[in-house]
Amino acid sequence: MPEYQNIFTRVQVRNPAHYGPPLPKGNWGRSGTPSFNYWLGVIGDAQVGPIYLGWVGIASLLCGFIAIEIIGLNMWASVNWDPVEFVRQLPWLALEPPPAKYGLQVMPPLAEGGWWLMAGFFLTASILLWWFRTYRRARDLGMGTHVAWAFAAAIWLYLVLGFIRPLFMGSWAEAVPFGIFPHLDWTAAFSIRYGNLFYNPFHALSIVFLYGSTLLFAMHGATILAVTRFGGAREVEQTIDRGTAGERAALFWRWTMGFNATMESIHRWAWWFAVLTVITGGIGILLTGTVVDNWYLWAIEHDFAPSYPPMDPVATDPTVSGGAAQ
Ligand code: 07D
Ligand code: 07D
Repeated sequence: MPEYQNIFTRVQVRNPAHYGPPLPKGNWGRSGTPSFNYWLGVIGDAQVGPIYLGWVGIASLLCGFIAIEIIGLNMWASVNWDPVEFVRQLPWLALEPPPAKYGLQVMPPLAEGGWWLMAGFFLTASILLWWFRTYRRARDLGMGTHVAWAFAAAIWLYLVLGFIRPLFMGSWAEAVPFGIFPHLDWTAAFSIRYGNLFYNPFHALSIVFLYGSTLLFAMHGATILAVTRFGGAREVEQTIDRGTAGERAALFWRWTMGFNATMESIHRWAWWFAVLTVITGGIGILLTGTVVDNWYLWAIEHDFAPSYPPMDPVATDPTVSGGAAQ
């Protein structure tokens, strides 16, 4: 159990509850009477609430609820409203987008993708409203809006997958279905359909940043834990003094690899790696099928995949020949 507490690192705190600074004019009050929980105190701050709801928060929760309701009821209907089968088969159930024949039609029959469009609309509204909430809460606390912009990067990939790319391709059928394994099947099928996503350089970049994020997270988390005995987690004074836990942490890396990030820059490294995972990912997906039809053939053309001598009979790629599948 940690041996120190300050206003930033509060552990098993009990009364009096902290309500936070006064909110700017025009804000709602905060809702809920604060309570304390031992187990939350083990992993963080023991105080729960009050929470700021506001109309954006309420609208987001409402839209999210409607989306989950549409998805859940469609899945339940697909097993003839049998509650046992619903629970048993849940990971495999799906709500699919409209078939290709409907193109970008806004109101296809409900059972043929109409419900998918509606669920997608409400899920997107919910996510965008939640984004607005992260932006507004940060502003009203006088903070920077870094969290909101990082979240916006993830929303970019989400929108490319389910909205922007299907628009470019002229069909909702290109979008991702709702469902736990069905969305994995979509991911695998997408890679095969477009000639193996491994040969998409933006997929590779996205992986670099994803793996890089875990590495940076491990390095930073481990470093700070390693100097908590010197007060490393009490960040404020660490940034200005010599001989502190913060300086040891930096020196550790300078001594082991010749270079150290600073207390500030390490957080920029982490932010950029996380954000670039989804930014490069979104670019890679948007290019797929719109600019590049087959990443493997594209890689052969650009000299980073081997080409094999043609075998008999020669199989033609339908995406290249513009065959029946087009
Ligand atoms: C730990 C924060 C908490 C969030 C959690 C997710 C839902 C969905 C909905 C039953 C790290 C909450 C999940 C609300 C329930 C219904 C209808 C975040 C943490 C715990 N995926 N994906 C998962 C989403 C895409 C891929 C799991 C969402 C792309 C692979 C979960 C989206 C592609 C694997 C999930 C999305 C793709 C997963 C765990 C949106 C390419 C897995 C997620 C909105 C990027 C893993 C069975 C997690 C798994 C997994 C949700 C998009 C690939 C269900 C909401 C289309 C290869 N995805 N995913 O922990 O176990 O994230 O799947 O874009 O192996 Mg996915
Ligand atoms: C999905 C951003 C949107 C999420 C939002 C969250 C809610 C829930 C609930 C709070 C994840 C909304 C949240 C609604 C709220 C609660 C409880 C981020 C999302 C807004 N791949 N692959 C990636 C690897 C292969 C494929 C990225 C590795 C195969 C496709 C990543 C391997 C095939 C796509 C990555 C591998 C394939 C990707 C995702 C190895 C399948 C994408 C980054 C080792 C056979 C996506 C450019 C991310 C992408 C993507 C990793 C293999 C297909 C780096 C390590 C070859 C179709 N893959 N992949 O952060 O961007 O996602 O590609 O084999 O679309 Mg891949």
